[in-house]
Amino acid sequence: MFVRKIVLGLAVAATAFIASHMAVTTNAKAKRTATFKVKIENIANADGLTSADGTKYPFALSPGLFVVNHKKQYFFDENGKASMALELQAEDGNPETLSKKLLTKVGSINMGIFNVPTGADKPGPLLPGSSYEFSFTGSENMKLNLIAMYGQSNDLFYAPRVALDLFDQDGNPLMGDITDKLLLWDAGTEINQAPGIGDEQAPRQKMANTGKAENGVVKLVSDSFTYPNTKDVLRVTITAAQ
Ligand SMILES: [Ca+2]
Ligand SMILES: [Ca+2]
Repeated sequence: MFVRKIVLGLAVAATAFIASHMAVTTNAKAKRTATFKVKIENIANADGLTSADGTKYPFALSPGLFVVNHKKQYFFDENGKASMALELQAEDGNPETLSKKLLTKVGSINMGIFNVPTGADKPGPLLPGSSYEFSFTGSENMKLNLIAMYGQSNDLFYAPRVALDLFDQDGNPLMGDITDKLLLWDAGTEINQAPGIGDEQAPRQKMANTGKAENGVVKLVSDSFTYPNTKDVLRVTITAAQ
């Protein structure tokens, strides 16, 4: 009888231990987090893209910004007017104002500017063969958004239509090639010229914020010019470590 009591006691203790352990596991699952690394590679041909007049220009991506948050879109409203902060990012590849604008909403730990190509010692555009990299910690129900300008355009930028879920419904972290999530948008703030040759595009324009006002809205680029398929010039990959 005494032995039986001990066995029963052990069984109860074991059950309690398993139950508490399961509770911890369930709890941990609900708050799953991971450290993510994003790599943005310019894989465009080093010979350049062919402009409307037949000359070549290098495909380049400007410095940009990423945010990790719950909101589907912090940078713009599709079919809405661009903010001044978006205009500076889209026209001159400058994410500083957009970063400052979002800082109080998002918090510095959940956002960052990417502007130094890997291996470089100072900020600069992303030219063929180079990459930007950044990392952050994200948890379930959070989303990643990023934005950068299409170099040598008037006001075009890459961004997803909506921020990307960092975990799927089964709790698996976002991993792999996410290039196809990036779309090419027109900020609607400056009239488009042929990419690579327009005199109101960097590096030809005399100063930043130069160009004819468009008074339009943010929408996917749709003009008479030719742009490369995104997957032919950019590769964006994400990895997660839990
Ligand atoms: Ca435009
Ligand atoms: Ca301009």
